[in-house]
Amino acid sequence: MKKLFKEHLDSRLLKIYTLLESENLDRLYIESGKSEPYFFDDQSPPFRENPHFLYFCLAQGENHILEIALNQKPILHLYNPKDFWHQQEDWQDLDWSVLYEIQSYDNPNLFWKNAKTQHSQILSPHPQLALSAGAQNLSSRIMNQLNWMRLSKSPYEVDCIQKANYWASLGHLAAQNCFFEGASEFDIMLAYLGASRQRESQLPYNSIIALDQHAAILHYQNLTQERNGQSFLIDSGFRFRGYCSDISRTYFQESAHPIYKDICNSVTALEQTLWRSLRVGSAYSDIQEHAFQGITKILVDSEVLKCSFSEALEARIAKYFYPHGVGHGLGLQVHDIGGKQLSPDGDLAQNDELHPFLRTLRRVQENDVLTIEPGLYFIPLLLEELHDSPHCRNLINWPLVNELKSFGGVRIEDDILVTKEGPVNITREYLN
Ligand SMILES: [Mn+2]
Repeated sequence: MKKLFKEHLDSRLLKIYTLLESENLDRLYIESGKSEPYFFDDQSPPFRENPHFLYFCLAQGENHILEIALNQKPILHLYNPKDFWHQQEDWQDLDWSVLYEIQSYDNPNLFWKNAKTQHSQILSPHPQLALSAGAQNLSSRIMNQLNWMRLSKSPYEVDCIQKANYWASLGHLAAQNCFFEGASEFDIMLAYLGASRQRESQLPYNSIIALDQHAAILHYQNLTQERNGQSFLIDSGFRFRGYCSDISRTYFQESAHPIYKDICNSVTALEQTLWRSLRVGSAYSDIQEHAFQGITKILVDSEVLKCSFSEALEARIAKYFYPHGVGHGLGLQVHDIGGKQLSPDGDLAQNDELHPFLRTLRRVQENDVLTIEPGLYFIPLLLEELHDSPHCRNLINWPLVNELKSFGGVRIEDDILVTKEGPVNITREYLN
């Protein structure tokens, strides 16, 4: 791990030095950031470091500053306030600290007063102090280059995402067992956190733990105490050194509706076909269209639709049952940066007219980590729209839709590394 991180850091620093030289800059400062308290309160939401800081540095916490300058070892200015309310880290013990010159400080005002800011740029969520001290705000050119750098994952980053998948898989297995024992959403959530050894504030995103019709709410955020669900959709991850996993599974009791069970199995099979088709150079919008057509076929085969495949595709009717993207980049952010960026210089892709909500519009590159997540849902709001559409209304088997509504929906999601040799399913190394 230490060796992998060193290689990651060294290769990324080389790129930064080239960038600094090309912009006639001496140094780049990257701050970890700080949390803002709630309105009229002295309590703050859980802190999350600036992802660009975590890209170069493993120190956790607020107000740390990484200084990357030409011709010198990077300096890590660790914020070490005189504070007896919180535990302070003993940085000397950390095995990665040899990669930097470590200096500790306790006063940001004083730090910036004495900092070398000539020919310097700052990348920070709160750059005001640095700007008043004479640093320049990060140029969009460097920002675009940094975002581009983050798309293709180093072996260190892949290792972190693998570990994030391993820990999440322990939670998923516990959650699955709880569901089959009839547990409530609330108890499934606690079992997930316990088995994956994390507190809720460490999750990469709010876990979706949805029984029955709640599975139709794409970002369902509540946890009820009701037990004995017939269907269970879980979308939940883990962060390892800042790197996220993002995994969804759907389970059903044997007593569930046979057609719902068929739909679940078919979406699982579709997901397997989709991730296996990923190649360096694939266009994300093509994968989206494959997913869309796959969902259309499932709707026709299960007789939710009363028309032929070609009629259903012509009417684009699957958008009422599958209203989200087939996936996104994954890394230090669960919806990783740069999905619409076409080049290191920052040219942006036009929105896809057929799939306007698609988050990733570029082509797949070597060492991209992406999610693949087809879904099929019975969403009351969209079913109403469908019912109001004179063209589509008659194509729907409404009695069947009404029977299936109480099972909510299905989503299956894995995290995929794309190599020159083909796709590698990171999630399924740990979870079926
Ligand atoms: Mn996802």
